[in-house]
Amino acid sequence: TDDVSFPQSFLWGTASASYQCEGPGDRAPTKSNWSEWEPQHIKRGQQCGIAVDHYHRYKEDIELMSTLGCNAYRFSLAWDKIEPIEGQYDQDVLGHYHDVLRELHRQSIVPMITFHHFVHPLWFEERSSFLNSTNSSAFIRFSVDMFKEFQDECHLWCTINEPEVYVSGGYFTGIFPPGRKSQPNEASLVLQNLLQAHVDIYDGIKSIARQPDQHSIGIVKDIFQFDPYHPLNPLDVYISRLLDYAMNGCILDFFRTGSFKWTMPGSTPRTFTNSRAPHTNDFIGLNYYSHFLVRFNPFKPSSFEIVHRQDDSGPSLMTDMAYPLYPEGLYRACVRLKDELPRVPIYITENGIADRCDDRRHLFLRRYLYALSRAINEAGCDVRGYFYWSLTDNFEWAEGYDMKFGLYDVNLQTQERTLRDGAKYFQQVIQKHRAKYQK
Ligand code: GCO
Repeated sequence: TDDVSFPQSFLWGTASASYQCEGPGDRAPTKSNWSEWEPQHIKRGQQCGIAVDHYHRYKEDIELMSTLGCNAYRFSLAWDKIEPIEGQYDQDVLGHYHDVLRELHRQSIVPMITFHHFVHPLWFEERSSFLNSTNSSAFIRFSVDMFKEFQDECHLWCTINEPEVYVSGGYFTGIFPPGRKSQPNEASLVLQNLLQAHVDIYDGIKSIARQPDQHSIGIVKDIFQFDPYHPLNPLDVYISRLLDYAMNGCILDFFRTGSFKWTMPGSTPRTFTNSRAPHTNDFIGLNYYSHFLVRFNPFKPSSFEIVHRQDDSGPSLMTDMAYPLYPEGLYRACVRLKDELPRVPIYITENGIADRCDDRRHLFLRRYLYALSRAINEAGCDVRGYFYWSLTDNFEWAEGYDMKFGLYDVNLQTQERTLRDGAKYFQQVIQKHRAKYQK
């Protein structure tokens, strides 16, 4: 741990999402886009069920965060639990989140709340959610109301988790609800409405906050690294740049310039501007996982394929989630945000590995935290915190429980949590960091 160093006020946390870890809690499972989607679309027919029962076990899990030395925790509010019927907030569920926040403060753990992490109530999905801009007002109202409810207990807010993943999964690959495939025009409209909703939530919160300057609000963006498989092959280069623009560039451009331009081949060009956009991120939440090498292949449906290699020899050091170990990608993503959104602080709101090989988890943590330390100390990136994905194993969307992202292993039969050996490096780095500044 001697080769990494972080700013004194750095936040050390873990991240989660309500649907992936809570379970239904004290009542019958509420209906959401994901509850209706699950039965036919999860690997091996798995169901989320009680997940890791975090709704009931949050005190135990917060204790585990404290054992690691964490001083922060990012989680999402379950909109489907809070508002199962439009316009009626479930006060017991709101009370639950007040209890969670109270326990976090008791353990000196700073909360970061996400309003939308892929899941919303079924009534919102049934009116085609963000495909129709008139529906956004329900989400904006919910988010601003939740800010009002919790503004004295939380000061870090994420509006939307990974709009690009929500759109690519729901309107391109079809692996997420509503399961649309190859719909670039719907995708660009949904993306536009999500980005517009972010702007409106930011302005809505800042206009009603008792102490606006005390609150930091940002969007959470997954930066995908797309590189050409053959850097000298113009087709590989062209396609990797197209994918980068669709998943990364168009959103970063919107927040840098206020102008969103959708120019994907085969789809209707779409542009919209919002002069407020460049002023609506007090920070950027950066999720980083993947490195995709893009190769032109005319025999594939979209004329390209994603491949992995360490060099031209065999496959990269692959993890279970089919992401390679590529810590340079985290460094590159931080530098890109610094260059494209200068003066906007960064939180690493998610970074983690799904792997049954615990040695790779240790290797992952050493390499990625080293890369992050270099991005901060060498490249001058203003990174304020790191939230590991995730504290415990949880429901990994289309992959079900096959992907083990937890620092803590969870026995799904007994719900017993066990710290993985490979995770202990994270604990050591935090302990070293705290000891360094406690003098
Ligand atoms: C995402 C989501 C998380 C995932 C995590 C691992 O980035 O897709 O924020 O919910 O579980 O990224 O894939």
